[in-house]
Amino acid sequence: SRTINLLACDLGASNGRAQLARFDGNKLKLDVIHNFTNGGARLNGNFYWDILALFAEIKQGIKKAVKVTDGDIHSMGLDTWGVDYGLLDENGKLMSLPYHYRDSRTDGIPAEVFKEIGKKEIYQETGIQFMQINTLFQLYAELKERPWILNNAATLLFMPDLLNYLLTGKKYNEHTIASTSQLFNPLKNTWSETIFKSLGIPVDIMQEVIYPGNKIGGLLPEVKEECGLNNDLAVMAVGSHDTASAVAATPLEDENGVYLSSGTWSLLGMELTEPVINENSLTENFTNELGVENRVRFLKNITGLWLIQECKRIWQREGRDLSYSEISRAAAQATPFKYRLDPDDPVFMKPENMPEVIKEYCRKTKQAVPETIGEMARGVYESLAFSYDKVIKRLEKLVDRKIKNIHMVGGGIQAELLCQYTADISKRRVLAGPVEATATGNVLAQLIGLGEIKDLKEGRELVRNSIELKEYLPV
Ligand code: LFR
Repeated sequence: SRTINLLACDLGASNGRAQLARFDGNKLKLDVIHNFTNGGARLNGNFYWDILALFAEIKQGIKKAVKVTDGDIHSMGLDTWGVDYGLLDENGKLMSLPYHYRDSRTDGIPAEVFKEIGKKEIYQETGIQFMQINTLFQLYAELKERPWILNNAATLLFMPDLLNYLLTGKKYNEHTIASTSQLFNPLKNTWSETIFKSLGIPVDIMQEVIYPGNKIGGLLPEVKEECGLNNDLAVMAVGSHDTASAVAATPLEDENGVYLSSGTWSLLGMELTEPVINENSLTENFTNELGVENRVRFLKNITGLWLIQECKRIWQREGRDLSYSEISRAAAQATPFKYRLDPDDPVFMKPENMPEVIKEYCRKTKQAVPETIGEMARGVYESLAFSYDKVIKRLEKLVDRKIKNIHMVGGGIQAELLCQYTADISKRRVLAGPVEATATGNVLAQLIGLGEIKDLKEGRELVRNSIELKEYLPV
């Protein structure tokens, strides 16, 4: 049978990757063909996307894909984390460097915004959890700090939209990434006029919404030339919010399963068909982000492996260059249940030196202070598992269901310890896989768009056919 090739580009906080997917009608196989760093750029005290470098890396990924397939690629799709954006002027030119959400310009901004429009009203309009990183708060910060930019902007593109625009010249806002901005009303399925009006942000900078599975456009001639491509390559809208793609590829079995997408963040929640927007979901700060095939990702963000990634970066700088599996092994040898952190404490959001901040946190909370890499990593992994358990219990109440299975997906499941602790502490069955959930989900949306598979249900069957899930039972 015929094999078709597709390309998925996924920009995560620990790195960016281009993956080549091969679909033979029965199984899906992914290979990383290009890997690059995506640490952001510090300039004059601010923190930005290194957009020029990333665009070059994406083209490099396409070039490599062209080479290994002889130019036989059906389509490509692109995803990134949520909330960040770029602004274009009326000539379609980028007006400034896109900020990274870990920039501090949004410090203190939510309180300012709540003077203009109440928290409750924002939640009723959007169903989105409050995090100071949300586009809503970033835009307000931008308006206060550099009004001349927003006042002259013609177009807002979220980061995957912006990269798609640089590839194709077409301007759209993809549905899943639009919804996580906290500017979109999931009930009316359009931008929240109320929010734009209350904050004085022009709603006409928003673009036509495009849905996963639809074609955005072909590569611009100059891009084709640079990538050594003679034929056309369709750029497709996918779940361009990485979490939407990750959830799309999660082989959920029934209504009693939750997904836990484990990467820089841990995203824990359920897939629903309707948003849950009420007093309780507001109090618990659960989000209703939109997913592939119009599903609702009812979930909560928990700070995830960011804690380990940042420790690793500092340890490396200090000459202790351990791999993730070495860190995990060290943790396995440390004493259990000695340190406990709240991963979502704001002190962990963007510290200069994560290991120091963890120690300081333990001192402040009158615990023993972790000294070794193993002790610190163990403390983090156990604390994450405790957080997962807490969130699962809240979720059970909010949706009135019993949760039996936890589907862990994403790079974080390579930390087998974390999967096992999650099973142990939550006393639930953990099914781990796929590791490459985001890229897989990205490809599934393309396959649906191309008519190669029917829908998400078939896509998840394909995932089950293509990989082995690993089971962890509580001990
Ligand atoms: C995960 C993720 C989360 C989002 C956070 C910031 O990579 O996209 O879903 O809340 O990053 O955008």
